[in-house]
Amino acid sequence: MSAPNKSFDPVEVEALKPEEIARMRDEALAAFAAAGDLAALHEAKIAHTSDRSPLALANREIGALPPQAKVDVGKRVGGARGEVSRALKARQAELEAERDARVLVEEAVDVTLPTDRFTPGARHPLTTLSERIEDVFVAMGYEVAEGPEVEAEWFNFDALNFTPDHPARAMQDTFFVRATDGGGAEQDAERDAETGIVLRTHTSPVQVRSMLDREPPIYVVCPGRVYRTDELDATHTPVFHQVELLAIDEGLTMADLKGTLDHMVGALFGAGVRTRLRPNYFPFTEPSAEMDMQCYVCHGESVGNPDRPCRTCSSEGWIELGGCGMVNPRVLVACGIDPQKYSGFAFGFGIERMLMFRHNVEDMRDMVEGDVRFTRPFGMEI
Ligand code: FA5
Repeated sequence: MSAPNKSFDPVEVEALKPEEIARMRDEALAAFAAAGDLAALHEAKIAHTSDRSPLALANREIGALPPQAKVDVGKRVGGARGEVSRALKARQAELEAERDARVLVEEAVDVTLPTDRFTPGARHPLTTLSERIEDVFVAMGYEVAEGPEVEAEWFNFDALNFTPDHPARAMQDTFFVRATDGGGAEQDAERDAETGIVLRTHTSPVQVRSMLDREPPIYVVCPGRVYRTDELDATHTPVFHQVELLAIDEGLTMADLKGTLDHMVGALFGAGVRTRLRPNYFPFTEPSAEMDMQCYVCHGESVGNPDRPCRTCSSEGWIELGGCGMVNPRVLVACGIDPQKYSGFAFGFGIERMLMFRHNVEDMRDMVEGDVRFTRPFGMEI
């Protein structure tokens, strides 16, 4: 910096000439205007406003001027530096606004775009099959009825004509929640106290509840979860699903039962699939039958035909579907229905077994393990 000098004339100092100061200012303003981004502006800021910039150096020369010249030149240099500083601030704000707008566009997330990253949940194939079966009967005028899974032994066995020594009542078949003679003071219902509590072993107790709750004619379809002390293996599970059918009306016969079964099988497996009844025994139906349907894949053509084996029916031509029969008059009486006036038929079958032969599932354990690789091929019905 020059030393103070009373005779110093600013006109003689090149850096303090008015046109020189205006040039420095204009160069700074032009550099700011030309900066296309914040990095370029930073460079221009260092060049035109730092301690080594032309205007800062000119400012230093002011101290050596005589007092009057100091005021004039100081105003001029100060004014130029003020303009430069305001222009820098304005350009900085402009470039920051541009950057923010660009970032908003570049980094925007379109939440409406389709994505396959999260697959939606879907109903289990057992649920959809059960509902499809219910639909067939609802379309015929049946009502869906449900009952408790923790059931009084009276509903599960006694009312259905199971004698006290029937093998199905044994501990090795039935999960007892409270055994018959294990009651105590806290037993809440008289009937429960007499009979004990079980996890229902079939959906047939819903027949009894439906008959006690309604006046004939009664047409109900009863889906639900049931429990047996079976080991989990390829064809058994201790917790499985059944669908039960009950019709009570005047003049119902086995022909009505057969016609209803034929309709159900046609609706689920295709028109023309036949059914057959084989004699069987259930305490709550008389007569009772085991119901088979013709194999819907080979239509019986694989029987005795090694060239055309069928894995759906194991080349037997028929698939066992479930138990059925005319409701035993003893059951009607237990439920307060006059067997002289009314008759009825019932039918019950397992959903897991039906899913197995309907979709060629070889192992029932796949249905309970919750692996989406099993359920995904059934589609994403929700
Ligand atoms: C019954 O449970 C009778 N209540 C059916 C019935 C209803 C007959 C109305 C007459 C009138 P059953 O014990 O056979 O019948 O069982 C019916 C079906 O449940 C079987 O055909 C089978 O498909 C299925 N099932 C039985 N045990 C298991 C098990 N451990 N795992 C999976 N499915 C089973």
